[in-house]
Amino acid sequence: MSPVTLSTPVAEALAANRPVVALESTIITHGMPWPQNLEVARRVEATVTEAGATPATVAVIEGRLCVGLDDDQLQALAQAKHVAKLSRADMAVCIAEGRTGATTVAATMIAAARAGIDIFATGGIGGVHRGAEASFDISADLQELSQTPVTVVAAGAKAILDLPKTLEVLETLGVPVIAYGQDQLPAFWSREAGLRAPLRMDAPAPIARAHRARQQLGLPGGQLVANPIPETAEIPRAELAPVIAAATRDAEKHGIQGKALTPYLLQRIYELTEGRSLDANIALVLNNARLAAGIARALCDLRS
Ligand code: PSU
Ligand code: MN
Repeated sequence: MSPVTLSTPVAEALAANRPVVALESTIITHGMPWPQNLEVARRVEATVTEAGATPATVAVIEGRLCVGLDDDQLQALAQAKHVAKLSRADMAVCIAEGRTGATTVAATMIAAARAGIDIFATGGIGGVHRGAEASFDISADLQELSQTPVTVVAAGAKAILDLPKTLEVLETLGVPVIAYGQDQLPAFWSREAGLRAPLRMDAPAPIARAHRARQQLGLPGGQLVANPIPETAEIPRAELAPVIAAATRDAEKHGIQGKALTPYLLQRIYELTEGRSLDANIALVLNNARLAAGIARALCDLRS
């Protein structure tokens, strides 16, 4: 029996070649505080629907890899405590033990690919952490982008990471990093990272064609579409830099590392910006959901 369970709306949409957008769940359990996390999860789904696609939030629930959650499941996940944060390494163990876990970008890509979903929207991907030359902390999200054929729409990599190193690793792994509508790489809460993106595209249709061209060439990985946060919601880089530095120092002081590091830094930045980082995070996720739905529609048009 396949461990992947499609919800009825997702199964119907896929069977009819209608557009579907995968959504991750770690952002719900580890990326945002209750109750905003539930509100955002619902708004992201509504945004995908309004933009003409079917949302498929992914999570492991009592040992089943669920692609598409109903509102009860979304609520339960948003309120659950001590939910596992699942990546490629630990998803199968969570399934085997019948437990519940939230999927990161890497794990959501795997689920999407198995379900036949090509497009996935999130906030920010994991990347190379600052100090990785000592800690070796490089997110499994980067490897996943090089081997699983899903186009991921994110607002760039989080500014808590080492962005130049993240770009270098993505280049080595052969992952196309496509800035949407601008030359600069966006940096999550800020529109510009101070780095030029390797590639730029300005509309959903060519992104869908590039996705298909990779498949036709037999290239295994996906694409990263880096969509800048809307201007009205951004926190400029200069303003955020000291906050990130302070949060990083706090993490070091308390010995936070591994899986706990990203959630800790997000929470600390939320406190230090008095909630502004969360408002920005919400705006960029909704913006990514909208673009992902457009790319999913364009991909369906190519197939019909
Ligand atoms: N973006 C957010 N909040 C998050 C994450 C991304 O705004 O919580 C999650 C994603 O699930 C991403 C993960 O895959 O953080 C990366 O974690 P790590 O650095 O441990 O690989
Ligand atoms: Mn890590």
